[in-house]
Amino acid sequence: MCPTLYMLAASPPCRAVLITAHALGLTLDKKEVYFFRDEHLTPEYQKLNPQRTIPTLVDDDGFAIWDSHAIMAYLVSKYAKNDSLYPQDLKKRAIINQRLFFESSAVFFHMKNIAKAILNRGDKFIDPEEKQHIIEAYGFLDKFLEGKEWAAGDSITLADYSLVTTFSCANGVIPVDFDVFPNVFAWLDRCEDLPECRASRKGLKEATHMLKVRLEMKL
Ligand SMILES: N[C@@H](CCC(=O)N[C@@H](CS)C(=O)NCC(=O)O)C(=O)O
Repeated sequence: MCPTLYMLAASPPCRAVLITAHALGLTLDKKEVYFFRDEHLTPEYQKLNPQRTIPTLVDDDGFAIWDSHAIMAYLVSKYAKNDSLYPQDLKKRAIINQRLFFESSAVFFHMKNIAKAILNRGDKFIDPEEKQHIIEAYGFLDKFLEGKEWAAGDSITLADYSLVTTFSCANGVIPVDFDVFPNVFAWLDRCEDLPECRASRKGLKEATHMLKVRLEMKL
């Protein structure tokens, strides 16, 4: 039996888990959770994840864990053949953790606010304050990437898999300016070219398409 992932392909944190599983060569039993049908509010789902978010992973022994960052770390720790995606080395891991917490608190938090306002409230514009937070995050990431190929140094880690999903979605509606953030621009290209990222590109397209249609942006 393989682990079950409760998810939607268009969700950046779900996509981060899918990318990680693909990189590990791990098959997941994917179960879609549709918000418009309140499938995340059922007693069964809330028993697995009282926070009612996706993704949630249920391993083959019934162990349930949610939050993409926790899931990714768990999958690598349990299923990876080596620790390159999430090294045991104290300082390397600390830097990766910093990037993961940055993604959660300073990037996805704002992108979720933007998406909710557009998809749930029907806004036809991006809140300027939220947009500013995303642009500020482009600036931070550009600095992290100075002289480096990948978000936490010289090799691909979970930091890239987590960050790329939210940044590529943000880039769809708040395009990264090459002249201002050249490192982010090049890194996005590098990431999206990875086979593990290409495998879940459909989800990214779905997410940006949904937002662009509501914002009446050119597709
Ligand atoms: N930090 C969480 C965020 C998860 C999250 O907020 N996912 C969204 C979908 S993209 C969700 O479940 N939204 C429904 C809700 O918050 O009730 C993670 O990385 O898993």
